[in-house]
Amino acid sequence: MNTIMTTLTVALVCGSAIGGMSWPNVWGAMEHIEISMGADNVIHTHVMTSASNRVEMNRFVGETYSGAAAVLDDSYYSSQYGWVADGFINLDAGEFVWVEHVSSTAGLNVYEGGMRMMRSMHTYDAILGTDGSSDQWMWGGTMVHNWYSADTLGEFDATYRVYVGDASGIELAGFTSSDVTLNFNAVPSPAGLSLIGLGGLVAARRRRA
Ligand SMILES: [Cu+2]
Repeated sequence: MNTIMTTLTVALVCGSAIGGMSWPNVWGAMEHIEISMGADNVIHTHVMTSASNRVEMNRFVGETYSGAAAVLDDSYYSSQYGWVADGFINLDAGEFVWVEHVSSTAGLNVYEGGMRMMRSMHTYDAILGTDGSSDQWMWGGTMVHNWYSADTLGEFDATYRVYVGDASGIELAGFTSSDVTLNFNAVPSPAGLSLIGLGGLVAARRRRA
């Protein structure tokens, strides 16, 4: 019973083929980019990662993904970073939190996600300057894990400015924005790595124990 439960849990979290559809893998702890705003209308951003503590992007050779998620086929990718609110952000009607692409390493792409487990609902639209998209992206206030990807190994960074704007992204006076940098490292995956396979390993180990 324990073994079956373990296998099902891992497959649900990491499995790429469910109901004939195939979705990108989700692994690793969530790395939240916490956004807060004090009574002084100053935005603060906080993230635990750094240039020496990077989020890893992995490639799953041979996997292809359904629908719009195919933008991640054959790339190194990760959805570990997620935008979240740290406390209550007090905005009036017509005021929205925007993320603006300031700079990023050439070759780093970002596609719109959402809650990590809701990956079948994500748009996978190119955002934040990727593929000629707008440099501004509206954050709706809920947890959003966008998908980052690159076609080559190596380190990538992206710096964003978080500000308060109107519905079209025009910055509003009276607020102070905050910059935040995300750090990535596209690393070689262990040969034959498949997270479905890892689920099997976990089950096999439990069976032997
Ligand atoms: Cu999250």
